[in-house]
Amino acid sequence: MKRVFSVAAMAVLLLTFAGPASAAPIARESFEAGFGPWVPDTDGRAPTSSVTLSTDQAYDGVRSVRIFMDGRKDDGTSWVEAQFVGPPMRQVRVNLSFQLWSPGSGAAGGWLVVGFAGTGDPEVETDFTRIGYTDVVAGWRPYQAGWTFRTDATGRFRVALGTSVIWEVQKAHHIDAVRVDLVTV
Ligand SMILES: [Ca+2]
Ligand SMILES: [Ca+2]
Repeated sequence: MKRVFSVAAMAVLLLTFAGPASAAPIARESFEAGFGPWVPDTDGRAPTSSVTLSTDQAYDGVRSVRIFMDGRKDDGTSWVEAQFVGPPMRQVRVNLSFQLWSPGSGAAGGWLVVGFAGTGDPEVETDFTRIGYTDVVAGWRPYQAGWTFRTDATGRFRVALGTSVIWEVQKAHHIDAVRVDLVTV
């Protein structure tokens, strides 16, 4: 799957905003050709962290995004974020869904799965919503969350998803099959 952003797609998307309540998928990313609109970011609290493209695991195709952190200092949040343009000065709902791969199962070793959607730029752990835990199962598991907020005059907003350290271990998770839907309300 390729990201759907193009000038033509944007024109169609903007037209759909004219109606009353409408839903439109604004991003579908499998990371097969790169990060697409997504950009790695971290709060820098883990001694070592990386957010990279990887062929170690994949839910769709052969690639995913690998998020690694050394959690032995009991701190650190890392993620990918993307900026989108919606209708200005409107109440919108952003629905996010994705697959996340965990190395093991059981409560020990589980970290937080975190997400964000809004007009700001997520930079620290407290900017994020806790949307679940890693390592509920070994392997891939779906996660989803939604946010309702009002856009500003530019219509720009960001969406982000990642992990946050709880247990003091070093490990990597993978994300793939990310989908973002925008609902104007
Ligand atoms: Ca993929
Ligand atoms: Ca950021």
